[in-house]
Amino acid sequence: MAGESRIGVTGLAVMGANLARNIARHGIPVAVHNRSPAKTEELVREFGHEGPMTGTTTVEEFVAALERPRRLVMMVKAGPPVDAVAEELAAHLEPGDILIDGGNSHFQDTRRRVEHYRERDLRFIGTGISGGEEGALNGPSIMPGGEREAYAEIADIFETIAAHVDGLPCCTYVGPDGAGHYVKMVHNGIEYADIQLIVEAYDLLRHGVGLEVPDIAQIFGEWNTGDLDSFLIEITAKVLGKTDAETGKPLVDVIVDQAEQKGTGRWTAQDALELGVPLTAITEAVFARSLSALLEERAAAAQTLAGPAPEGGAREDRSLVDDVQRALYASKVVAYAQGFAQMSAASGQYDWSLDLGAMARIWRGGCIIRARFLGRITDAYEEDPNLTNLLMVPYFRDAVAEAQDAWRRVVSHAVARGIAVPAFTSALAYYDGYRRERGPASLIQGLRDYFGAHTYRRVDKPGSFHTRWAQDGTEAQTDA
Ligand code: NBP
Repeated sequence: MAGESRIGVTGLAVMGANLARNIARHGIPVAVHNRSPAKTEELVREFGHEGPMTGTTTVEEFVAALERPRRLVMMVKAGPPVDAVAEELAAHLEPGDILIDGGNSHFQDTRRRVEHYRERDLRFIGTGISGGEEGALNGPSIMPGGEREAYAEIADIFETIAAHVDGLPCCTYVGPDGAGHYVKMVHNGIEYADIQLIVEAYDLLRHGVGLEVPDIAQIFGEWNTGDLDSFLIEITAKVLGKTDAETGKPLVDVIVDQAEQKGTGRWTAQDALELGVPLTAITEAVFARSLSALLEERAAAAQTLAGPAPEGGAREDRSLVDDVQRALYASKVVAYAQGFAQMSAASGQYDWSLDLGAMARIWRGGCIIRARFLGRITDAYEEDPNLTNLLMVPYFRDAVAEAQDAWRRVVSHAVARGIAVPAFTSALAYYDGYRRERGPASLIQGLRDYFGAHTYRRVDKPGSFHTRWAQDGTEAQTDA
């Protein structure tokens, strides 16, 4: 027998509980369930008054509480728990019911699950949900992938509970099978790059310019009123502006400088390697976190390895502040250009037909990388859906052209002063490599042909060629 709740949420940790509250607050009847029932009881006791919420204890009760086709959102830890929960639910479902994985699953797992449940006449939606607990409660950015017909059954609920910007929901159908989780993965990768660029700008302002933390907080606040206007710049001003009550120091000075990561940035970089997409900014951001994690090794190296010490350098050389702002913006444009190029390559590889302008649109609200800047990306793809690289769009092209002198000064200054800025530097190297019609890779091909007879192509005639390096040094065409 079917119940009356329009949707169910199982997995009531931070994300699931807040998502269920968001649904109920919109007047949409929601059934809630968790492996350990205490979480369900607590949620219903504390927040059940906010809207129509039905607590259930067993999987049977949970499934029975839902109208048909049943819509079941799983908000459990990514990996084996998703398979365990999906299998447990599937045993009680009927053809046409819809399993929805709202966690940060790997897109290849989602592709496998979509196929597996299709064979069992069930529908599987893998959806990215961004914005952390605050987003889940007040309106996240939602990136659903799977069968379009299945999405149609949940669209009204998802588009109601999502964040809205300019009257539009930050939720749209992304594409088949793993497309939603892929786009969420790249979103997280871009978040890594954005954060790394901000951190490098902070380091430069502090040790390259010589400013104190409260002054830097104020500068980020000012930057947030211009082109850099974004959630991450806004909260950087807040974090830097926070004083530790115990010591009276800036809080950032008493936090251990060892960054953690859960894996979505690494997955993005790994898939870029698989696809052969140059994704330098995100990848450097992942490596920078890995380097930061080597706390003890760094402490030993600081006593041993030669080089300028960033601390105690220039004092109050404010001429660099505007340069750092420009370098940050130019590097950010590159990071996004790379992330969107990766999604474009994945769209072709996996046959997803991603609408990249729509992806930028649904990231304008509810998620961690929400920013004014994203509107420009949507405009660019609306104007040219086949755009190959955002750097070629007049707005971004001109912004980077205007910033590039400052960008080069900042990178030179950082290198001379021993301040590591891997994302700024690699973004600039990508820019210079991308705008170079003829680079040095011909030598790579020559070397490969020398040691491995891998052949090369010539600029002046078609075909593959091999030089008999060790014999008589003559050239032979190999595909004639
Ligand atoms: P967690 O990722 O910490 O997962 C905890 C939930 O998973 C609990 O409800 C737990 O039940 C349940 N669970 C586990 Br673990 N193993 C289970 C199993 N074998 N069977 C049934 N239930 C199981 O929760 P979260 O931080 O709310 O995140 C949920 C998803 O959303 C994750 O994929 C996460 O990556 C993603 N996400 C999180 C954030 C964030 O800011 N936290 C943001 C965006 C996306 P129990 O209570 O009985 O132990």
